[in-house]
Amino acid sequence: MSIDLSAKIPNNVDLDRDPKLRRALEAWQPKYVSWWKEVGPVGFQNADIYLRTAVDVGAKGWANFDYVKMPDYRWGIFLARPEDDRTIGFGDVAGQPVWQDVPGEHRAALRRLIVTQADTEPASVEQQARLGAIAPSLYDLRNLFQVNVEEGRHLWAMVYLLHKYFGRDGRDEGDELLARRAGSADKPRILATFNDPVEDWLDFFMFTMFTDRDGKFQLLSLAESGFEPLARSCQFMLTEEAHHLFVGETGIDRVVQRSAEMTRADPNGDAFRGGAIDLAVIQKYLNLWFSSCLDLFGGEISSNAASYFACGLKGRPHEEKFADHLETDHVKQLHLVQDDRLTIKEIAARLTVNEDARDGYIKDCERALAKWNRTIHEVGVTFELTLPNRRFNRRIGEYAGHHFDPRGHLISTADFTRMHDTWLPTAVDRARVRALQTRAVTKPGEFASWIAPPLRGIWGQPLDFEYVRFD
Ligand code: BYC
Ligand code: FE
Ligand code: FE
Repeated sequence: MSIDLSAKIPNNVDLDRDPKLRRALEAWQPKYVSWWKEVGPVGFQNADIYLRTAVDVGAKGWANFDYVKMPDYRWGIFLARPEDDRTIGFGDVAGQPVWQDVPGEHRAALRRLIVTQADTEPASVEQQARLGAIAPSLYDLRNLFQVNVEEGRHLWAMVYLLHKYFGRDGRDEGDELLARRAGSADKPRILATFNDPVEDWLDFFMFTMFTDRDGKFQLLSLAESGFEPLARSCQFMLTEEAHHLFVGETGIDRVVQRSAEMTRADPNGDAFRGGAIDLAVIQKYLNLWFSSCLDLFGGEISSNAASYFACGLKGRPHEEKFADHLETDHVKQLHLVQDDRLTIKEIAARLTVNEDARDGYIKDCERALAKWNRTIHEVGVTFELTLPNRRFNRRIGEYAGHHFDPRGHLISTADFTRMHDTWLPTAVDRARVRALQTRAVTKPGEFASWIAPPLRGIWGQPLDFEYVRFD
């Protein structure tokens, strides 16, 4: 099963054998490219970018690196190879064979899950569209665009499913996905985080660290789906996702390293004076993005999630690692607010599957956090970054509408308001970060003062490689 790259739409789904579907997607393609040109990366559309393009889904050869102009990127439709005789691994349908088509009774729910997943992909491209002009190096600029084109491909992956399995409704959804806009008042993107502004590169690294990581956990959950084409689509998206997470995690590490070095170098411990970002400001950005992304897992108690799980539509990340795949008689203990106090309540396990996914996510974030703290420690600075408690600053779920401090204690609105600027980025913090990011660093091998160079280049290339060539 190799990919036909010469086809108008590269694919490994035998598009040629389904002329009606192929024509529908070929009709959507120019609308997609117009969208890309209109609200995708600002500038750089004529530059040659050293990008990877999928040419095969196998372990070897799915990544092919070459210079490409972004509007000519070969966005294609690729499904991971099928597993023989796969059965559903959870819920009331556990053990039954997976579905090759959409079961009528689950049509609305599946459509909704696919549209929600799809919507985040173009949203992120829109959110990041202006960052090229203030990129800290060619290496980082190239990584930004790599992430952007792949998020575009993830949209293709979902639009293929909508067109192929949802008929007229699916085609309408495909058009709507190009009509909503991140941050728009009248046609916003579906999930809150995807309407939040991404104004500078610290936002970008936080986004690829925390928001793309939600993507990883959601894709892992959908990769368990009984709807086989969705599962295989998400499996292949996860391969690409790994690079996005790498960009975020190492990006923050490099920022933190420079911050620690400059904190140490300045007699007053003021990293900004040395051209780096203060560690306390990094902590505030972290508080903001981590809390926003915890919302992306949905409510702690969710009947939607329970029913997706029961019906075999959406499992949990690495479902095989959970002891019980039915969850009919367990309970989970949750801290809930009752009469202005936090109390522990037992909730039926199926209603709390969002929380299972969130637990795995938090653990993964803690691992990255420990790495950043080692970096600070190795420079010889006494400062520790922390993840705020899961209850802090939430807009969705049980903790929304209440206030908590970063350690998770219930506090009054007045206390939260008083501490707001200590915990979350202020306009002044943002202005100071932006003051360091006023232009793109475009000389090969050069890096902005506020970020350390990476350990190595992309695909074995040196750090001073010309990752982006301007015309
Ligand atoms: N913002 O039962 P509840 C990625 C809504 S990221 C706004 O608690 P549920 C990527 C919810 O829709 C991964 N609204 O939640 C990353 C519901 O609305 P209705 C994207 C929200 O349904 C970086 C109500 O609140 N993939 O790929 O269990 C770059 C109650 O909901 C939010 C997916 O999300 C929110 N944060 O779970 C590029 C997977 N959260 O019914 C890409 C598909 C909830 O009252 N989506 N609501 O109108 C899902 O599985 C679920 O929709 C969610 C929510 C996990 C998001
Ligand atoms: Fe994606
Ligand atoms: Fe991503």
